[in-house]
Amino acid sequence: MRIGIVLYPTFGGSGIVATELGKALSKKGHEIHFITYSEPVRLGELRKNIFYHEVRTSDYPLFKFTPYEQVLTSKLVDVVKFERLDLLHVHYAIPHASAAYMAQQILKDQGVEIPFVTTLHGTDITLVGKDPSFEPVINFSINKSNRVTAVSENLKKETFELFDIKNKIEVIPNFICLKEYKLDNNDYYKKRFAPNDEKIICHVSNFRKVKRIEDVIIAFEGISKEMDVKLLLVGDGPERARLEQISRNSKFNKNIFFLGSLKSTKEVLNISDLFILPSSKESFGLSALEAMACGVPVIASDSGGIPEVISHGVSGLLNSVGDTYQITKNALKLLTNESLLRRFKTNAYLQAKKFDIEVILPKYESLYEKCLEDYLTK
Ligand code: GMT
Repeated sequence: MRIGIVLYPTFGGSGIVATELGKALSKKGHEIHFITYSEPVRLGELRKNIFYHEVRTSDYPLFKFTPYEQVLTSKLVDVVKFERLDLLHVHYAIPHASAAYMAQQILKDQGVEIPFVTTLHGTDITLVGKDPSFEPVINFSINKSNRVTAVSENLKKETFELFDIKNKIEVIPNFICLKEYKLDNNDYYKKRFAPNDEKIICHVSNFRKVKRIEDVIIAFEGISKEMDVKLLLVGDGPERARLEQISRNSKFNKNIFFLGSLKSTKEVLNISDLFILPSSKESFGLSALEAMACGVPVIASDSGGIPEVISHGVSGLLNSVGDTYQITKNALKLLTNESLLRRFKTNAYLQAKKFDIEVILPKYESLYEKCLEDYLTK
């Protein structure tokens, strides 16, 4: 199949899922065309059946805001026609689903038929999408999509609650390519942060408010009062400067490391003992799944789709949003009991196996086949 994948090329979970999906599909022989405004961060080396089409916007003095959606739509029309694509798969509804619908209509007018699949990732529904300035367009374009998927049962439920959806929504969870997550504890790298074999806690995100990273720091201070421990914060975003300020004022500042955005987080996860994800909302929590793929148990909020990913008391421990006392207690429970920690680490890896690409990829392939068949026979 020749598939066009529209995505955000950044470190966000939706872009990572879309890129890894395209790479995995290309390995199965599909021809993949990524369409976005810059090279996707996880793209890596280009293979013979992977193509990248850059959406280039240009400034015109009249435009206060560059009309990205129109430029994307025109690019879609162009790529679908000239690369003879069979199907478009857009990740993150805003503005990708409405651009895909518009492109579909333009192409129809020119005698070219193409269905599109929309995957809802979370904030496109729960934060941005429900805002009245987006709501009618999102609602319309979800209903006009030829197939819709959501990354968790919880996100599906919320989408039906927040919008007037007539379409079916299929749940296809986030995934990881497990065989790329070798479980090897790099001692040399570990010593850089924990020279005396201290336990390492880690958090990875795009440093937005919804991630509540301050809770990680508060819990870390509580844990540090009981034991020597290090904190690795990976990522960057609007909250970073404020969090750095909070850390600098902390008594435990020398044990907190801000590592910035990393293309690959495996090296950090492989030396970590615990991952903390205290988000107020998370449709799935891809970063938690990536941690578990490295055998790292997760302490996370009991919110959104997180309980579908982390099995409480088995591969991690869940707490109410903002309950830093419980996060501290849960972390100490695992970090101070070697055999319990070892059990949770093994379970975390076993839990991640359920979300391996080998399990998830066939779901997308069969969705594409059905979508294409329905669209062309209707
Ligand atoms: O987490 C973010 O803020 C980024 C966002 C995105 O769209 O890039 O992530 C969302 O999509 C991921 C992939 O499906 C999910 O794993 C994340 O849970 C989801 N984030 C939220 O719901 C806050």
